[in-house]
Amino acid sequence: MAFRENFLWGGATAANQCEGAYLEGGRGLANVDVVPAGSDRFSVGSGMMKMFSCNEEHYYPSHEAIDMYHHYKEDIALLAGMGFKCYRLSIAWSRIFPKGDELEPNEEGLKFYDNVFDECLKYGIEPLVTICHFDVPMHLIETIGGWRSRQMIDHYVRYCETIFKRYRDKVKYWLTFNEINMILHFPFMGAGLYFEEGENKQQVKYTAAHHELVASALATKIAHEINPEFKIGCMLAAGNTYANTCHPEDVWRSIEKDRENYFFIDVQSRGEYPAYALKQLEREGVKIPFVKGDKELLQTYTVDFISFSYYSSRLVSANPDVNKMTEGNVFDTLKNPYLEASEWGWQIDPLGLRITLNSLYDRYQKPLFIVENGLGAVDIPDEHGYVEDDYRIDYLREHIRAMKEAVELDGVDLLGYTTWGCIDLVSAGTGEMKKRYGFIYVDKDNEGNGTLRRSKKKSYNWYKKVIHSNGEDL
Ligand code: BGP
Repeated sequence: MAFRENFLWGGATAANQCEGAYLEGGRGLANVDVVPAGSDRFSVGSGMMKMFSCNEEHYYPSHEAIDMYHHYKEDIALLAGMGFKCYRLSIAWSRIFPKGDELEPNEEGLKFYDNVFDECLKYGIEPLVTICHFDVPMHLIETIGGWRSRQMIDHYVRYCETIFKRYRDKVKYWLTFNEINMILHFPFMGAGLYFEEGENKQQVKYTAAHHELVASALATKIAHEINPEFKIGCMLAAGNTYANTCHPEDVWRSIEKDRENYFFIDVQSRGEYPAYALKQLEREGVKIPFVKGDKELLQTYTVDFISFSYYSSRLVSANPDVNKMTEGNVFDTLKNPYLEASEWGWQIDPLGLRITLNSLYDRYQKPLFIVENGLGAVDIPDEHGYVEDDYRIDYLREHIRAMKEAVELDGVDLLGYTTWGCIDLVSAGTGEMKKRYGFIYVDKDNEGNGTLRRSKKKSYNWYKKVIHSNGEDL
């Protein structure tokens, strides 16, 4: 058998993409609530267009999403029906600290997640909790500019301490920041950053990154003090970068591109700023705002495991004339002629997952956890809400095969696999419902119409069988 006996099979969601009820239960407004669906999404999400409140002209499907806030019992029961061993979910920071700078948490928010975790544990499902999945309380963005301010570290640590203590006996696996490298690509969504005219964006991004890295180390410290059994992970939007040709310049470009992302995990896992990043940032005139004690913190409190999302590999060229970009990717990539792509242009590359697993394991030699993988597609349900999603089954089957090879043939230490959007939810990239990943269909469309009825797709029973056979029956 390729996978360990207690392999953590399951699925993943994020609070802001599924809970809805965005102002209920005392929850405060967060950055993710003001990023609209539609044509302005990219400008707002990347911090180029300032949006401090919800603008009437725009539509925000995430405000209601699939209303998991009120449906969590039904939803967790459905996940349990597939035999889930693990459910990755995030806590909405602004449910716990609505403004972010209060000294006392919001009990109603804490109680909500007590209920959610109890529901998971009832079915023997291990919760894997993302502490911050793209959300920052809006008040902290308005008053201190989000993660560009060092004060964010205190607010984040207070939030961590609160949830670590409260869920001490319910949650063991934690991720400090979802896709921490997203700060470079989608900085408002990633870290509550917006930019002033003419400022050095790299400086702002790496200042914020430094604050998050220190915050992550501090979270790891207090987590282990509160419960030595806790396992703390970092989380990377991963996917190896290929060179367009074997021209050494292209190969070098691909190495540089990968390092841009590895940088974060190099700090979180190896405990120090890598030499290549220090040199690069120095050349760009970026100053890392180290204060006394930061280096020791980063060095001492490294993560226990490495988690990552994988959807696709990337392709680069050093030649500026090569310009066959794909549409619809947050990460720039050329079109790879050997790969097919999803309806959103995400190139499908199962072997790329084996390559990524190997690269990460070779580099860090810590246990790995695939916490996102899946195919976003337009699903057409019949009148019972049933979807024949063979395309999704094919995608997942091939990726699970690749991960099996990485474990069985390459000896990669893998803790688990949680597919993205196990129940349909709002897409982070588009802000819409149309792009679906789930085994469970939710009747809700892009315009907000629908009964919210949940129904099983064809992939539901397929995944159940995969879990039941511990990945043998694909
Ligand atoms: C990752 C995010 C998720 C998720 C996923 C799929 O970047 O961590 O939140 O949404 O990508 O992306 P999309 O929803 O754009 O298809």
